[in-house]
Amino acid sequence: MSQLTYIGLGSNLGDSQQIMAEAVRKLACLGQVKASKLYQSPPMGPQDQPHYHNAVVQLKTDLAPLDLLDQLQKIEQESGRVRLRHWGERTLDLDLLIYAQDSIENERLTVPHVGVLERDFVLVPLLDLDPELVVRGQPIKDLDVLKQSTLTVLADPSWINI
Ligand code: PH2
Ligand code: MG
Ligand code: MG
Repeated sequence: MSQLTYIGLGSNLGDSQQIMAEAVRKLACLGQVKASKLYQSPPMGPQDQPHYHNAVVQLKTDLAPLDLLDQLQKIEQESGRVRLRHWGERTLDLDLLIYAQDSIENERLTVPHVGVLERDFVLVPLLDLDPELVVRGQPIKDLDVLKQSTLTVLADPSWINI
């Protein structure tokens, strides 16, 4: 049966929009996709790294969570993923943020993703896709972090069609 999932995308090395759009084309092979706007976001973590491009994709898929994770990691690797340090610059990061209503805790995967409720670069694009989204019992539109969002919009959801 098809499940509603949300995937976070981030990139701050290379041609980020191109790399992320290519990733969305590959995600579209796993099920029906819908993209948020494309944002620019100052780095969380080490400050001596470029700003990020961030977005979220809603994916309706039949894949089980760990099978989906395998596919996300494959797409990261195919992008020529470079990851230099923890919370540091990277070519492509694909995070499984939400998988249906599931809470998952195992050595490969925590869902909902740790930090979903604290990071504006995840929350703002999630709200593009579902303004009424509830995560861990919290309607995310009410969260305080959204009041001081540091994101800027780079492109509307058609950014995936470049
Ligand atoms: N990802 C990180 C570390 N820091 N900062 C922003 N703004 N956006 C990200 O996606 C991001 C980050 C490691 O995954
Ligand atoms: Mg991440
Ligand atoms: Mg990651």
